[in-house]
Parts: sequence; structure tokens; C-alpha cells
Amino acid sequence: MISELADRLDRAALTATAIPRLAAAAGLDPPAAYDVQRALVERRLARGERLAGVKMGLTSRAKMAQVGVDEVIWGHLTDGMRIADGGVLDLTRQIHARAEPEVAFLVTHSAVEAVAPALEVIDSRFEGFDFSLPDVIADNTSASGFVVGPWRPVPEGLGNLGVLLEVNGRVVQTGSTAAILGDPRRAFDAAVRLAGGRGVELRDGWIVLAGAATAAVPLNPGDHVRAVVEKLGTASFKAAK
Ligand code: OOG
Ligand code: MG
Repeated sequence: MISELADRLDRAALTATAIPRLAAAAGLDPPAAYDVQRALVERRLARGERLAGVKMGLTSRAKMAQVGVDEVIWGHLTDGMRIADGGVLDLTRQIHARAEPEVAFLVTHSAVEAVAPALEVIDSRFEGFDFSLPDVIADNTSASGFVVGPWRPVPEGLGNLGVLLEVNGRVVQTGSTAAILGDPRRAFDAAVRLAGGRGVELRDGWIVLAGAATAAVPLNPGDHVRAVVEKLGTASFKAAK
């Protein structure tokens, strides 16, 4: 069953076609949903992608409220999801992608080595971007793409920096890193704990996305998307069709 559900989600992503929710009918609880997620990620690895890190999800109230699920979740990042800073996201390979501003950590010796402004592209494989907690866990927490800006040492006051999301030069979301569990470093600690609890140790060079500080915004062809994090700088991409 786990493998059949992973196949369904994998096909949905590969063909950019939304599918109905699956967790309730399959009786998936969160631990079984993480098994599906693992099987789903293994399909990417079998195609030659490599693990690149871990993403935290629903670490801010803005995000929990937007999707109606209020539990911290985590997913896997692969190199195939990475978009160069200033690069292009191909919308023809997305179902109904959204962008959200994030903070990224670089891992060395299981600890934080550096921090960067980041963007995540989420693209739920479920119709209407609508899911339950086990659905979104099975779907690798909607992970689709990510952009990391320039790395720098962790600055003073990381726990309360202004965050902006801009689309085509207009500010569309504003927030603070304080929205991320009170301090994004708590999201890093949660990544160590939650991924570790499933046997995934953070490796040197891996990236940890702390979770969005604001709600996500839908993407349209031609959109130029930029995250600005006070003291950290910017990360950007362009959405193309
Ligand atoms: C789930 C993924 C949440 C975040 O930063 O909170 C997430 C979703 O919103 O589809 O990536
Ligand atoms: Mg996110």
C-alpha cells in the first residue's frame, strides 16, 4: 500500500496533474504517511537526484492558518528541486505552485554553520491545494523547489528580522522571522529532532529550510519573485511558462 500511494504522488508530480486526497481512504496515520514520503523520495533518488537537506513546514501561524493544518511537519529536499538564485522556475512542470519566503541554514557537524535568505516553491499534488495532516506529510510537505540566497554567519537578532515577499517589485506579504516558532533556530532544532527521530541525520553541506514566515502566494507566468530578509539580503527567481 505504501508503495502504491508513493507511486500515485510521484506520477502526479511528474505529470503536473492534481490528484484527490488519499490519506483518509487509505487509513494513513502520520507515521505511515512519513513512510509514504520516504518511498516517494526514494523514487527521486532512483532517478539520480541526491538528498540536499530537510524542510520544515507549518512552523508559523500564518502558514498553519492558510492550509488549516496546525502541526509542525518536515520533508526532504533534493538537488533536483534547487533553483539557482536569480534562476527560472518552469511553471509547465507545476500544478498550482505557490512561493513563500524562508530562512535557510547550512549544516556542518549537525549544527548551524551559516544562514541565508531563501524562497520555497510549494506545489501540493492534491486538488485545490487541500489536504489533511497525513496527506501533506505523504506528499513530502508539498516540496517542489527552493532558492537559497548568499550565505553569511548568523547575525545578532536572527529571531526578529523583517521579512518581505515581493512579486514584480510589489510587496505582497510581510512578516518577521519571529513568526517561525519564535526564532528560526528553533525550527533547525526541530529538524534535528524530527528527522533524527526517523533515522535521518543532518549531513554536512545540507540545507535546512526553517518554514515560511508568511502565507504563500500563487505564481503566474512572468512573475519575478523576491524574498528580502533584514540583515540577510535577498533570494529571487522568475516563473516562466
Ligand atoms: C505545506 C508545506 C508548508 C512551510 O514553509 O510552512 C511549508 C503547504 O503549505 O502546502 O513548506
Ligand atoms: Mg515552506
